[in-house]
Amino acid sequence: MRIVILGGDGYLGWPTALHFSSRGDEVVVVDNFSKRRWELEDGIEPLIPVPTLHRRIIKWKEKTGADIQLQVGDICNHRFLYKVLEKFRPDAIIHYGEQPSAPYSMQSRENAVYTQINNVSGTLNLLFAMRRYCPEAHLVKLGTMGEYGTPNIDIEEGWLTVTHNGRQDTVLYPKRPGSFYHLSKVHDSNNIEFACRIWDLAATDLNQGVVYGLGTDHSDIDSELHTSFHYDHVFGTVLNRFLVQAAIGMPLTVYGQGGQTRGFLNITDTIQCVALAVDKPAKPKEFRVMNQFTEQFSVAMLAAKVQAAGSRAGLNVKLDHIENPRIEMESHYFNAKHSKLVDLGLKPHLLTDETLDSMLSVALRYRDNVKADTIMPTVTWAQKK
Ligand code: NAD
Ligand code: USQ
Repeated sequence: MRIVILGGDGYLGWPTALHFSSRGDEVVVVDNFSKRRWELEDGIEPLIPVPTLHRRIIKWKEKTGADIQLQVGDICNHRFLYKVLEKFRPDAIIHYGEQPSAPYSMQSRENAVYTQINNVSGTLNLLFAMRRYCPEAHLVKLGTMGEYGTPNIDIEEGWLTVTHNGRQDTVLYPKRPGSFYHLSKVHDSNNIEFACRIWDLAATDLNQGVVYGLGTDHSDIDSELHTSFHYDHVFGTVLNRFLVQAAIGMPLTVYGQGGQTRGFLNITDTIQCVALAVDKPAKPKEFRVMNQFTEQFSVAMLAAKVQAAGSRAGLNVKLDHIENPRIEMESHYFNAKHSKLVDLGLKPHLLTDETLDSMLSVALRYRDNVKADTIMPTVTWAQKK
């Protein structure tokens, strides 16, 4: 297959490119390196230095003989994106190329506007480019479980059948997200559903939970093939942060009560889910939504697991209930369906003690790299007094 991966320099995009390249697909990665600029803005760095994308592609070729093609550019520039799709005419497009952080989007008016323009207009450009150059391609778009928020009813996979005043219809599941970033994904979902409806495009929206993990079998084969792993307060996700905090002897930063419950998955399963979606595509006109996570945990449950992993490694891990910088429910109902990917063949890698121990051992190996001053949250959701 010919596969274009938008956001191929990122935490998830890079190991995805390696996966498809390793199985013989023709892979084109697209990135404008904006993530590297956002890191510079906030003075943050990944735990393990990440070589340039050019360097990683050369290293991959040296190791495996496989080519990955690179197109450097901004998908918000529609002319650039049109050229890419016109040249490659892909069978599938995997779209990771967005600003992915809730705190980044809540930092300022500029960051909120930037996040929504970058994410929403990049995706709109993509829909128009697909319509023009590859209307038969399958779009696999990374959405987020955070689009739904934490409603007091079960979360379905994208659609909800409603009976109202004696009549019934199936509608997009109501959304109540918790940041301007998560909202950008809701806007994307609505735009993609509309494009499928009017232009007969085929799309899969993967509403992904919080990802953890330092890499995959492919990114681990050489120190120059690492993916970008963050533990800072802007781009680090909660479990990745807790493991690094444990490794440097810092109390775990549980926001508020820690009852916040989310869906989680191993980075290996991100790749597995995306590959299943690519191999078993949506049909023309179909807007297929799948909830992409394997297990749900509260923040307090994760903190307890990391404490236990710490004691197995001889560490005395403490935790701190710090004031929650976000506005979110800390104790709530959460029951999200996630069977569609299992039905397609997903074999989950669950959060076992062994997985935690191996992640902690890598964090310990690199603990001297940790910039402790980038860990405490400084971005708050509340209105400034
Ligand atoms: P990331 O920031 O590491 O990767 C995104 C990549 O997209 C970056 O390399 C960035 O430079 C690139 N990019 C952004 N805007 C671009 C543009 N306009 N043109 C070209 N390239 C652009 O993020 P990630 O953690 O790998 O997440 C990938 C996707 O998955 C995002 O859409 C994110 O919202 C989604 N997601 C991530 C998680 C998670 O826990 N990491 C969970 C759910 C959903
Ligand atoms: N949290 C803590 N302590 C921390 C960091 C986070 O208690 O040190 C809490 C947060 O308050 C939140 C939960 O942990 O309740 C998850 O936070 P997170 O930063 O791990 O995840 P989030 O901001 O939701 O965003 C991440 C990715 C985003 C993706 C989303 C999936 O950055 O790209 O869309 O996970 S989901 O959460 O399912 O929407």
